[in-house]
Amino acid sequence: MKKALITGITGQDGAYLARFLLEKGYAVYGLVARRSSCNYWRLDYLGVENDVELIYGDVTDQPSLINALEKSEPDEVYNLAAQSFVATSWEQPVLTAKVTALGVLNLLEALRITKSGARFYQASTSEMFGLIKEEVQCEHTPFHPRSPYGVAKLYGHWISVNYRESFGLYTANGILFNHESPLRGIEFVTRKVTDGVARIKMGRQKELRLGNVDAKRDWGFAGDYVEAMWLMLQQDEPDDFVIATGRTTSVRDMCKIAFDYVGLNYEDYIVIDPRFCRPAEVDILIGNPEKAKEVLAWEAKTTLEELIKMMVDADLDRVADEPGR
Ligand code: NAP
Ligand code: F7E
Repeated sequence: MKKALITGITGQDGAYLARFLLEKGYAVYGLVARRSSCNYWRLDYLGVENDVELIYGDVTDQPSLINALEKSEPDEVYNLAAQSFVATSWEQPVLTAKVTALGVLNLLEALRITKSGARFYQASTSEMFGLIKEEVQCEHTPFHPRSPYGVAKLYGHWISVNYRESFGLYTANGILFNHESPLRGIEFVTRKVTDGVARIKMGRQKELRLGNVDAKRDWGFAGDYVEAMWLMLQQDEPDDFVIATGRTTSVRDMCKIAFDYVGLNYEDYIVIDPRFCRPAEVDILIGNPEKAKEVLAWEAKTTLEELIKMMVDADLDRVADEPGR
């Protein structure tokens, strides 16, 4: 039986990846940072909380990573742990660098120290393209990150490439464009919108305050994207891949899709609030997933309309279940 260690298993992608690997017959271990309250709700939502083995550890604490590798003896390591919210990366830039940049180095060094031999997946991101240099971004498009998060991820990306080239480690970088789901954190714009739509529809909220609604993103479904992570580690040679849908949509048009779905006009509810604008913005992203299609035989399956419908339905259920009705 193959064994996988996932850092960031309590996050959106970690939960979907855990379920995916369990379905493939893997023994799944998850690194969890100790928090004062339990945050296993995503694993619980997907019904896998009792099927994964959790090991306490933190990507900023290298001995804990060595311990996790020794305990799990993985064939594959998926490094999904990060301070992943772009807006917070301006408020906590040093923490973001320690977790999102140096955390990658800590894990790569732990792999070297333990002579693990495991294949390594690094969660790279379209945020590295930032101020885009090509209209459609692919693996060769130059990077120009626009946030401390993007800069930290760029370090993680290149240190992963460097350990491949320097030490022959099997490291693959997935340059994933935005991907969402009912398990998305509430602070990210799609989930903020679908939660807001559910609350407005059910009379619990009157308006939805947003920042730059002209920003455009290439949004896919997280459940589709975790398969690409796994496929990358099944290749003979390690490589880097863009994972995207190839379609871009503005935040405004995404709002329209969500409000239309419940029969409301988004223009009646959206309020622009400069508090949600960023010091530097990534105006537009569109990925070219051609290489992933050719080499991995991977393609996004879920349209934005299907994704938003799935998320609004989940939020309508959640709001209906809240106490105080
Ligand atoms: P997420 O929901 O924010 O999950 C992040 C995970 O990292 C959580 O499990 C979190 O644990 C954990 N974590 C944070 N700090 C840690 C630390 N110091 N040590 C160990 N674990 C720590 O993010 P996601 O959306 O699933 O994304 C997964 C990865 O892909 C991230 O690296 C993200 O930057 C990257 N990425 C995401 C997207 C996207 O659109 N979703 C696109 C490209 C790349 P707690 O739950 O305890 O906080
Ligand atoms: O913002 C705009 C905002 O926070 C998307 C992370 O997973 O994907 C994610 O980063 C866009 C931005 O995601 C609000 O300015 C407008 O232009 O949902 P987001 P993100 O910043 O693209 C990348 C690929 C990652 O790697 C990251 O980890 O929406 N926007 N109004 C807003 N955004 C938020 N959050 N809240 C608003 O009110």
